[in-house]
Amino acid sequence: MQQYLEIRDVHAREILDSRGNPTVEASVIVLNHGDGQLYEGLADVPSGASTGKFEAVELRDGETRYFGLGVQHAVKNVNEKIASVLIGRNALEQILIDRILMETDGTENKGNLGANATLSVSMAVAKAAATALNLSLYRYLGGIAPRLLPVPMMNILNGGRHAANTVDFQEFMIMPVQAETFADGLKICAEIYHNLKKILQDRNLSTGVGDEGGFAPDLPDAESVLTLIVEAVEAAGYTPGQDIKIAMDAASSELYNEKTGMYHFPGESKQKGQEVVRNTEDMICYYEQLVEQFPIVSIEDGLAEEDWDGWKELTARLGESVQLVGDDLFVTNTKRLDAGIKLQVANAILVKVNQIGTLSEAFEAVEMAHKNGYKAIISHRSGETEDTTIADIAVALNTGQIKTGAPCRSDRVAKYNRLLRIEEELEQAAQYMEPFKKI
Ligand code: 2PG
Ligand code: MG
Repeated sequence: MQQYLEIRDVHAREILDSRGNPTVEASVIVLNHGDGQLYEGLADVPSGASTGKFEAVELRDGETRYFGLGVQHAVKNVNEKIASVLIGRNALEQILIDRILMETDGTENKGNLGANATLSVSMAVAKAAATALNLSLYRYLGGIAPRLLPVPMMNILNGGRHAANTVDFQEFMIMPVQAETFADGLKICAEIYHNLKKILQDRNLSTGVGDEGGFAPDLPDAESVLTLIVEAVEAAGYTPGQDIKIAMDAASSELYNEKTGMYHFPGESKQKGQEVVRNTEDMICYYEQLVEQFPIVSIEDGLAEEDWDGWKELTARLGESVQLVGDDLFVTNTKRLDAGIKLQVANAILVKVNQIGTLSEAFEAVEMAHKNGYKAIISHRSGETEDTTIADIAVALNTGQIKTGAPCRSDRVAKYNRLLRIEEELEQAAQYMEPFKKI
């Protein structure tokens, strides 16, 4: 018989994220009718900087406080509208609860309540249920399936919208694919991170960090970033291409200019003293060249979110050998993913819970990806909190990859530390493996 975890209270508050901007935290209290005790689930919503055009709506107040970024309306939506439809419901019925959230909102993009309002409650309900059942969150979410610890895509050099430097691509990440365990992989990445810091220092380059904790020096182009990363890998005693593979997030929707139909590289232009622009074909050729020169196995948002034809070509040319990840392209939305699958565009999806606004919709996106031979990568946002739900999701769904920043700043490290604890808890059942053996 189904247990009854009665939702007794739903309460939200405005808190701060890692950039000092407001975000929503929700607390859901359930009464476990089995033991008569109350349990709380607390969840914080992250926030992006390079957001996709098709993401669910992040409701901001637009008033003078916090430069318009306040979330008091979203908080009010939780405390009034959402609380009134969820109180009395069984927290175990996550799908039903998420459906109620969607129906109460009534729009395609959570534009009424705000995806920040709905997601805070969706996650807090799951956390309350897990706590009431005395289960780890990944165990509650994944049942008997969880076993795979994700390989980090660790962003050690930040650019684009995440830093004020001249690096135009947003993220340069290392993946410790040959490690024995997650803990070992994390150690390898941290060692490389510290080696990179030393190399930057020795060359009088800045060791200040960007929003995701990666270094953010001024460098002329992607090649120079990748060269430094390869050096850092070697300096740490590892073999690039073998122990460590490289992933990039070009976040190219940010570079794309609708008027010119071209990708503009402001940092590279500044460093080289001449305007650098690339069209779709140039971009694809550029990636082909970078993949040839460096051990790159994954490229995210290589082309802009509406450039479906370009994506088709990119996938045809590189899809056999490189993981091509749709972030702004798919926005964790099964409709967009389905369109992409039909067009044979990309071969992986980046999954960010706040892009869609409920847990179960994000899970559906992972399921659709896996059923169609696409990889799914669970991801943080550049604006984060101490909430570690994404670590549990990655293990619960055995996605095998996670993107959650540098080994720097507690908002990033909290997720890695959570994964360390999960690996310990899984004991012999824990697995860690190269996610793309074929590639
Ligand atoms: C991305 C994310 C996370 P943001 O583009 O993949 O790294 O950045 O949260 O700013 O969209
Ligand atoms: Mg991205």
